[in-house]
Amino acid sequence: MKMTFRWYGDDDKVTLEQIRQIPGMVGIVSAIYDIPVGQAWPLEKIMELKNKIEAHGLTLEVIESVPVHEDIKLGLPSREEYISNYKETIRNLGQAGIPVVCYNFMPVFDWTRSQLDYVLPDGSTALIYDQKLVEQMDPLKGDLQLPGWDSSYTKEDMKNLLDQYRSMTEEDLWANLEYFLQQVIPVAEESQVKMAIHPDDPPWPIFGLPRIITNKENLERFIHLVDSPNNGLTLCSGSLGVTYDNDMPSIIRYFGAKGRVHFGHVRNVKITTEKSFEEASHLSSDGSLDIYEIMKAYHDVGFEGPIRPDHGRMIWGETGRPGYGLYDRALGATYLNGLWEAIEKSNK
Ligand code: DNO
Repeated sequence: MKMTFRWYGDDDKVTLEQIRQIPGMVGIVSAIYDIPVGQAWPLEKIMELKNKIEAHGLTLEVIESVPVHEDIKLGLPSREEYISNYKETIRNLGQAGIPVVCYNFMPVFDWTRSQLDYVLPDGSTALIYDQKLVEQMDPLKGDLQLPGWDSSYTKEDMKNLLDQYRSMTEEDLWANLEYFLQQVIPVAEESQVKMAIHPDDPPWPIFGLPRIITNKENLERFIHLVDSPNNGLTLCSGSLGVTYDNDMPSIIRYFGAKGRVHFGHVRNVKITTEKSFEEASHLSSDGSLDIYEIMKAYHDVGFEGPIRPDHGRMIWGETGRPGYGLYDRALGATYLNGLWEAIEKSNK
């Protein structure tokens, strides 16, 4: 596997110089952030990003994400234009030699939490999700704005968007995903880009919106929508793993053996009550997931792709983008590398 780190570009407080100094770090996961969702990414901008990263002794391993325009998820006639732009982006990424693209198909909201600075007993802060609180939230009130969400909507846009989704069923969303993949995957094949869908976080419907990339059965359905090695998965332990119904090591082994896992997000979560959880440090003993078994599963299927530590807590007084500070993620990377070394040596 290749150890990678997410970097939010020049606006990120965490610098490429710092990332380079994390032991065992080889690659960067990044994106172009100043192009509106739905427009094509020009090759020059992609090359600029890639060259900057390479000038720091790292490689650009994954684009996370090329966002999918809502009109595609809604299946509106205007999706044609957005899908055509998406294909152009994939072609340009292929030309730049970017191997993996991560994206998601969650309606309107990306990852969702109820609090971003919950104080843990050791004084660090973490992101948490409390189902009861989320049920009481009204996304239209605008009192909720999370770092992963598109902030370009006005309240009016948001209301229209949510209204458009009202009548949409899970099957409608599956059909729109299939339509998108049927057009994009052949281009990914030609361009030698591996598409890696990110699971829904959390993996159940929120705010009355359907969510479908949620469990093993649905991942299986997903990979057969277009049966191509380029139609693969980002397996995120902190997304799928917030319910005991999803056995992460077995999911990694199953889809890894089929060659459909193109990217791994590895982090721990502590399940507190049903449908509620706290993000924990990466260490197995701090959360509900066995991170050793997860890394062993990646190892045993011969995984050679990128892995990244995922959300970290805020520790040592660090402030910054929730989930994406330097220190705890660097500790996470070091722990994952340590597990990997031990697994490798014990297999010799
Ligand atoms: C959260 C991330 C997600 C992920 C997207 C992929 O921290 O894992 O925001 O990048 O869902 O499209």
